[in-house]
Amino acid sequence: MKKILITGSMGQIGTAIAAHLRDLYGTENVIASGLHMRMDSPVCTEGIFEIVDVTNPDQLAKVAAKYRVDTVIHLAALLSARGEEKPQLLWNINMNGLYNVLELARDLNLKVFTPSSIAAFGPTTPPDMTPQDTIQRPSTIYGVSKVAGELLCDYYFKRYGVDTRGVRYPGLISSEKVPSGGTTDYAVHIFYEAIKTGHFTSNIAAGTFMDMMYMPDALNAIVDLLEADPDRLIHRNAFNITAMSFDPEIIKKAIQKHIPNFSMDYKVDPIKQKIAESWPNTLDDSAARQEWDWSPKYDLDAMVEDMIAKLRIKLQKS
Ligand code: VAH
Repeated sequence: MKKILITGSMGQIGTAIAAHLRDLYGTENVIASGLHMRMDSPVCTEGIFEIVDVTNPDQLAKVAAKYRVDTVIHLAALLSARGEEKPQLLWNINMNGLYNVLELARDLNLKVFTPSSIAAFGPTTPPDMTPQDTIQRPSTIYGVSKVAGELLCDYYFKRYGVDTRGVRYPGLISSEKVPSGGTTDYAVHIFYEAIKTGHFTSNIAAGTFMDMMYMPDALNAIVDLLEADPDRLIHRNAFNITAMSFDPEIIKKAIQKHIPNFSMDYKVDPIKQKIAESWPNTLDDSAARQEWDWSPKYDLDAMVEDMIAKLRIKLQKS
């Protein structure tokens, strides 16, 4: 893996993975890309950045040829809640964007990582310790695009030999970029409000458990899976991975260990709540552990401690 193109670099994962890969592989070997350039973002100012609309195959091909790319980390996508507002836009970006990346990979023999999500499961999926191979009847357009994406990546591997790989991410928690349009966004916003105001209003109800992961583990998963021995990979494009599972009450109590006066109340968003209730409570990630040695480093308490330390610096609050 020498020349890596990242799509969707201005998003929550994209922002973090650009810096991580530049450290790992060298700034000159990482091409970040997105719809817009922002001169206040290190993604654009601390390395190579190109304007790429993934729904435009010519733009993708031009950048891939310009830098002789050999790997694409394809992250450009709309998330679950935004997708319910704009299903047609989500389908165009999430599916035509992925199709264009896979066609480019077929032409140029590129390796492709693109994430699926716990959103690929639905209300009829077994919710506790959700198996690697099980029922996938998601009730969101985002989830439909994730199942279709998993199957499309499998097809391009089996039909054309494209080296496609992916994981089903849980909710991701990070200090670099505030996510938007996601159902799990509350688990990031709670930290900002705990530090800035000492109070948070959760839009997800108490008792709603979702799998979550701290961003450093999410980034290691991308690199470890891309570097994994292909002969060990059975599931390839849709590995369940997780690090923790909690509801708003559990994360509130974990934050109160560091900010004792932190308080929380609820104003449940019915659309996000319905989405959250359709997703698993906990995942079985044994296939990832067996096939490429997946092993998260951060549990809930370690993540909370690191997030608060980083955000206190970022927000200049003690
Ligand atoms: C979302 N953060 O909330 C994304 C993710 C598992 C959730 O796919 O839509």
